[in-house]
Amino acid sequence: MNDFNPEQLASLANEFDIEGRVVDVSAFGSGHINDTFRVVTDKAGAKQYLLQRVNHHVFKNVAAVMDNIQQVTGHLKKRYADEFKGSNHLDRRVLTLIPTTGDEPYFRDRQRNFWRMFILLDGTRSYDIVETPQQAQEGGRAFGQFQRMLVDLDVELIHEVLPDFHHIGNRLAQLSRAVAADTAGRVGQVQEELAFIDRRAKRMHAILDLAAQGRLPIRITHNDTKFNNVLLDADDCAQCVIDLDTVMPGYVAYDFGDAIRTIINRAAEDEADLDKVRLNIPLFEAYTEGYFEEAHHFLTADETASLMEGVLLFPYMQAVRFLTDFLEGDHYYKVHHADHNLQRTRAQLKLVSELEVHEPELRAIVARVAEWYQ
Ligand code: GN1
Ligand code: MG
Repeated sequence: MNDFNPEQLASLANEFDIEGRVVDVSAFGSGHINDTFRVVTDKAGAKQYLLQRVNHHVFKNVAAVMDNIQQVTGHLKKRYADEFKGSNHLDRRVLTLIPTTGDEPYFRDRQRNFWRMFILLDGTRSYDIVETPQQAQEGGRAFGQFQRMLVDLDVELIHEVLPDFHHIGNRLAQLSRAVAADTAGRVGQVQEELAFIDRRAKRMHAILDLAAQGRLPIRITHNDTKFNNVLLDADDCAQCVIDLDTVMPGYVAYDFGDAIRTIINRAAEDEADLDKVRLNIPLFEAYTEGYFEEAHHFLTADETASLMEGVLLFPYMQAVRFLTDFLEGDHYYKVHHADHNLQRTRAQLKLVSELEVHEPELRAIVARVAEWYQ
């Protein structure tokens, strides 16, 4: 939610090193955590900008988040410059942070909010629901390339800004605490969902089990690979991976699973009509092909084998997180109505059921694509 008026937003935008005079600031995008605004200036042909208030209740160390973003975008720019020599499209491939007029990466207002600014890439768009195999394949290439280009950035340099963010054991423990506390008095309504989650808890530890055996390398991963975090141009070619707040050390199966969660679903993340939550398997295949085009350069056999575990885990973990927030009274995710987090939970659990039914078919697709590169 935002409680800022246009004058305040314009004056915040003016804290940054932008070209021209601000003429309009308006709400932008569909993120659940930060507040995002588009900034338009009066300079003819000038860039547009994205002004963002970082949610510091979620990201408690905003300086570390910004340091990660600076390191990652700096590294990606170098790698793109090396690989695509002579191309002058670097700032369309990699996010560009605009410093404050005092050359700081972010600005703090009097209420202690954290603000930052990026260049808004003109002629691009993102999709909450994927429509075509081409879009899915481009998304796969984009996230695969993102991981590939970060393979040689030292993982030790990247801060773990949200510790145990994708640790399912930790997420289930948070849910158990929320059930025990029942602060919002809602536990009675969610018995079926809790039983569904409980029955699958053990198998959802597959990635952690592989990791505990030392079989999964820790890489720099994006950790929020919803499809709407890739910008595509008018021809549906991927331009840029965005939303870098959660870039952290992680496992590739997490990024694969979270991307598939949003790509394979024919319906929205919060679809109320569960009959509409069905799989679009051609999009899964297209994403997998695009991803392997890039990722085959570095994936180990164990990592390839872990990808499907990520696919099953992510809608499940997302349901656990939405349900926890529902039980705690909706203070983590933005909600648009009283039962929104419950509706999201149910849609994600329906997706888990669908994935379980089609698991052998999906495994066969990953195996077939992986085999091309052997
Ligand atoms: C949040 O900020 P946004 O909407 O891209 C969340 C992700 C969830 C996603 C679910 C920091 O992402 O982990 O997968 O909602 N980000 C954080 O839609 O918790
Ligand atoms: Mg995000």
